Amino acid sequence: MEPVIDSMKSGSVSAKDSKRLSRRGFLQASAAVAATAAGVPGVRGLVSEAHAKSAAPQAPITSHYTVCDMCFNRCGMIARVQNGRVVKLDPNPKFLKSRGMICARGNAAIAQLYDPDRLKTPLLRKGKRGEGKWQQLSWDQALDHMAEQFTRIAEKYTRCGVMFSPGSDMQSQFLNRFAEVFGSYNVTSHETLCLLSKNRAYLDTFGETPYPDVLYTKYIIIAGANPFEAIITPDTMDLMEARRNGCKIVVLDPRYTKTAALADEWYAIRPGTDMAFFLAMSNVIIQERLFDPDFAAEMLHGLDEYAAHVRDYTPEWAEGECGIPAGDIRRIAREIAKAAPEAMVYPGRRSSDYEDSTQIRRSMAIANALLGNWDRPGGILAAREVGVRSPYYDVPWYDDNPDDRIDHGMAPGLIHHEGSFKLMRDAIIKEEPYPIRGWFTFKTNFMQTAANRRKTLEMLEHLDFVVNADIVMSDTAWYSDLVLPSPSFLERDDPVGALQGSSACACAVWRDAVVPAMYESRPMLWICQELSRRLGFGESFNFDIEQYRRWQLEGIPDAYDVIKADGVYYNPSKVYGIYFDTPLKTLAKKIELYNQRYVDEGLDPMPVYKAPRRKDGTFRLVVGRTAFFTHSNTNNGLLIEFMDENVLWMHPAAASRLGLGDGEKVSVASGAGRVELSLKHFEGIEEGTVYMATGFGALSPGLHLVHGKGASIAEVLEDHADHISGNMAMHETLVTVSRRGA
Ligand SMILES: Nc1nc2c(c(=O)[nH]1)N[C@H]1C(S)=C(S)[C@@H](COP(=O)(O)OP(=O)(O)OC[C@H]3O[C@@H](n4cnc5c(=O)[nH]c(N)nc54)[C@H](O)[C@@H]3O)O[C@H]1N2
Ligand SMILES: Nc1nc2c(c(=O)[nH]1)N[C@H]1C(S)=C(S)[C@@H](COP(=O)(O)OP(=O)(O)OC[C@H]3O[C@@H](n4cnc5c(=O)[nH]c(N)nc54)[C@H](O)[C@@H]3O)O[C@H]1N2
Ligand code: SF4
Ligand SMILES: [Mo]
Repeated sequence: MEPVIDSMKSGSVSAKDSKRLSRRGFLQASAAVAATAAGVPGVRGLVSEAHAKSAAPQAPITSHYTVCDMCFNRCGMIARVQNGRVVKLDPNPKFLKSRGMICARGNAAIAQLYDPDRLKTPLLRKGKRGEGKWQQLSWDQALDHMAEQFTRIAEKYTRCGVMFSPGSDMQSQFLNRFAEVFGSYNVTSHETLCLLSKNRAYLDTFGETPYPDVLYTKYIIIAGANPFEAIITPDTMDLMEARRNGCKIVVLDPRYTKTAALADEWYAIRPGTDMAFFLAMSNVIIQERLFDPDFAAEMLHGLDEYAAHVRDYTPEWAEGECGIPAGDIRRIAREIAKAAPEAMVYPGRRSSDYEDSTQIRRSMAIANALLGNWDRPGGILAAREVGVRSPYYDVPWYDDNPDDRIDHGMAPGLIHHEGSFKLMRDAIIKEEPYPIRGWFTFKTNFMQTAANRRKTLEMLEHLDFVVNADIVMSDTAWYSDLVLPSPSFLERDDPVGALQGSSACACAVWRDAVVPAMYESRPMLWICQELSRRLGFGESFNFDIEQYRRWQLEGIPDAYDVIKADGVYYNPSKVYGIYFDTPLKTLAKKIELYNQRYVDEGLDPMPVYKAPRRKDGTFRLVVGRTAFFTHSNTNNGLLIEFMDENVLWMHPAAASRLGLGDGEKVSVASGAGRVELSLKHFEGIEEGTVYMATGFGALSPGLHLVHGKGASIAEVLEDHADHISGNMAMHETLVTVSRRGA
């Protein structure tokens, strides 16, 4: 635990220290410390009571670079440590990706670190699953038990009989490596609940998953995303900056979100109808020849076919589907085409929404293609290589393994290394094409984040051994057989992570422990080392984190010292025009409006509109996040003060038709389950839609702040999948809402 920034006295910086600090450009950092010492009220509110007690005013404060892990964005941080405790987290001003910001959740990492609900030792289930009877184990006992169970399953059901679910973490690459060397192809992560349909759509249009250059855009349509609340760095801060610079923001969302509140125009689109809007917008751009003909001739494949395809998708037709007036669709199409190429349809991120999500997102991607914004300032940028390598390792061949993943061939556009959790869960329940009996999950909480919680419980009945590594007793941990305590990000040394981003902020970072790991918590690398040794392939993990980082950075040797000094390394590679002299990675080597591979797979080569299902007397339930929490991580002493239970949003007109009052307890029922929670009348929601936040109604009594608070949306969400990518489709549930007990 080496402090990377020299220690200093709180409130005063000595001459010697200030010289060192300014040499390293840390004047802003020291100012922030002084502000803490002076007790700025906003800051004081975020410092825990425990810290306030332990922080002697004159004790030295050391400062350490780190990278936030309260969500996947990984914003640059400087952790202030006093008396061996983390007392404050500040943004790293040199960290371009996060533009010198950390959000409320990032600040609340202190409450995560010192959460009294932290797991402290390995725990072995004694009673029935979910009964909560646990026996403390030593790590040796826990690892021996895991090795025994994995060997037993491998011998009886092959090595593919164990499924692995690494969460979003810099150490997940070790669990991926472990799974591969152990010999299982059955790996699936949170990504199949998140962005795979969007990725699929852009891969099948541009040959890349792109980064939006929000900072320099002049006109942006945001549909199915909420970046002022669902924070994505740098997009969120860049959108604010672009707005200040006069960028026009148009939001399509059935909910009046924080993004809608700051937009120039908001349309409460009928859920599931975005494709109608984008086909009609494309119709106007093509019919009125508002696209750049040179760009089209050089870059677009299938423009004539697309022109014919969208001819009948007029704004007047679209109005009937999506509820947005034809005049507005036509005007928006003209305005955005005029602003192009510094204009975009925001690609968004989470697209685990509809069964047709890949095609919906393709209609958006194609709209971008017509704006000619690919690889240009203010447009949609290709990913840049940061230069971080994946160290090589040998992967053994096991003759008795099945030919492929359990979900192989179940969706035409599966992303092979991720598959589809939804389809795997179905296959495990059916025990077809082969059985899976073990599950190793790390830093994911599928019990709360995968639609249809009952099905996840049903899947568990088919598994003999479930091991979960988490920092708290999540719902998934609560139903596991063995629970392993993990260190939080402030307590561990992590390998190098390559972070992509637009506007010159693609970078490489690592994490050093800021404080020693608490309790018996152990990082994933250590677990993989110990377990692989017991399973006879210890040589695959015969390295330490330093060695591993050096391997990762072999291609960019300067990066090592730069990360040590600044906490971040930027690769000075090209931001724009990466493809000016290079063909695209698609079949046609151009942007594919028409996709021949789709034809070969029996899919529509161009997005064909299919109206979403409707049923009288039901509402469409949609999901979406709040600024306060990351997914199911609601059990945080600081953040819970913002929101301590979830409620069901419903338009007052719809509620009055049902005779349901504001604040009344209601029952929400679907084909998956039923939950009860309070109703909130809210005019900012489309009349046929209802919404509730994620991460409440926790089953685990180990989460003291949220156990039994509000209701779990995972209980009522039916599990549907995107037909092409297999991504979970979480907006396909129609629910009835009634007075509780009625
Ligand atoms: N209803 C609903 N479902 C959703 C979504 C939604 O908005 N609504 N969003 C979807 C999306 S976009 C995504 S990406 C997925 C996310 O799905 P998950 O990855 O399952 O989401 P989290 O709830 O963040 O679960 C993270 C788990 O890791 C634990 N954890 C946190 N830090 C650490 C650590 O340092 N070490 C270890 N070992 N564990 C740690 C937390 O306690 C928590 O149990 O959910 C998807 N599912
Ligand atoms: N605070 C916070 N920030 C986060 C996260 C977090 O948990 N908390 N998670 C991170 C992760 S993993 C991700 S993937 C990103 C997700 O970032 P986003 O994808 O921007 O987040 P969502 O909240 O899922 O936004 C989806 C929006 O689509 C709306 N919507 C629902 N149905 C439709 C429809 O048919 N059409 C249209 N046009 N809109 C619709 C919903 O009301 C919601 O506002 O956020 C990241 N940032
Ligand atoms: S957006 Fe917030 S929670 Fe996510 S990494 Fe950045 S500071 Fe942390
Ligand atoms: Mo996500």
